[in-house]
Amino acid sequence: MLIKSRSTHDCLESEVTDHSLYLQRRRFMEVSARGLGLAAIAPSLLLSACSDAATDDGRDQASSQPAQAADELTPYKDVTSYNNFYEFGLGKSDPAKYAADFKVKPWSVKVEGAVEKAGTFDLEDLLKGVQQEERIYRLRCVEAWSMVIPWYGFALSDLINKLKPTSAAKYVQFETLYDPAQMPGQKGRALDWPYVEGLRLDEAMHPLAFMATGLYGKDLLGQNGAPFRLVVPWKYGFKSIKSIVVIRFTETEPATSWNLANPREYGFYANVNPKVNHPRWSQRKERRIGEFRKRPTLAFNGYGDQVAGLYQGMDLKRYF
Ligand SMILES: Nc1nc2c(c(=O)[nH]1)N[C@H]1C(S)=C(S)[C@@H](COP(=O)(O)O)O[C@H]1N2
Ligand SMILES: [Mo]
Repeated sequence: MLIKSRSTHDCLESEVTDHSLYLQRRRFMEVSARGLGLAAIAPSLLLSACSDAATDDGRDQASSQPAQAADELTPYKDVTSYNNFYEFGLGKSDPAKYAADFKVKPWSVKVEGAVEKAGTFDLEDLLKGVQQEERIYRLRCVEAWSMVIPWYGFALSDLINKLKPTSAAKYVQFETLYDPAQMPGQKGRALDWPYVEGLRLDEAMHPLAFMATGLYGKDLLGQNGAPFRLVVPWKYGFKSIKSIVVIRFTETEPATSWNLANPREYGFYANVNPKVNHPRWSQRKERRIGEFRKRPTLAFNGYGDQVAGLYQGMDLKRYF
């Protein structure tokens, strides 16, 4: 049985979690498990805090599903204090520190390129009529750490359908806010600002591709990409661009920040792939934030049964 038994450390973590937040976590896990058809996950694992019953319900989960499917949520504190958001600095604790007063209202979004509904929209108008829901996704950083986060938001495809790309659109590119007065990291040249990312349109339309507006039942904090950010759970974390102000539909593969910065190390696709090492380190394992031991990294971050079809016939070592 591969399910780890809870350590004292885990119990302490849930005990120190603010009670209402903890109840929210439970609710999220229930709702999200139902919404995503994750009935296969042992309810005891999703719902229990520290009870011994959680560790053994007599069934062998490992044989029927990836070991990671039963993972616990990464604590809210870690999700909001250990971040990559270079606009706010290069250190993991910089975003929480420097984004504390980040202004996200009003927030306007430009829609441009090969799309019928081109224009500049207030975010609230842009999202009118778009159904929001909770989803638990793993996010796997290219730096070989990962988190499990209960996101709140909407299917990217719902927004794209509303915007009506023309038949010429083959890709979609996103751009982060450029505002060095608010984003001190943009005074440095770590990356070419603004941060840009992109997806092939069929990837963007895949039902797993998500736009988050919140996590753990609260609006996104600045450090997590408020007021809205992409979440592409089968790709390395850098694809999940934060604090988006431009959505651009293009005919050709758009530029992406990390590929521009270092094309040898970061490709356009960036699908999580334990078989393709980063030139400077292995991608075969990862450390779940809050845990000590490393876990094996799964192809497409464990979402392969749903997304592998997008890449049929492609050499994933070449298109990394
Ligand atoms: N605009 C912008 N988006 C970004 C980044 C960034 O530096 N700037 N970092 C990326 C990386 S490398 C990761 S791993 C995730 C981290 O998201 P989180 O801090 O909310 O967990 O955000 C991604 N989105
Ligand atoms: Mo990352």
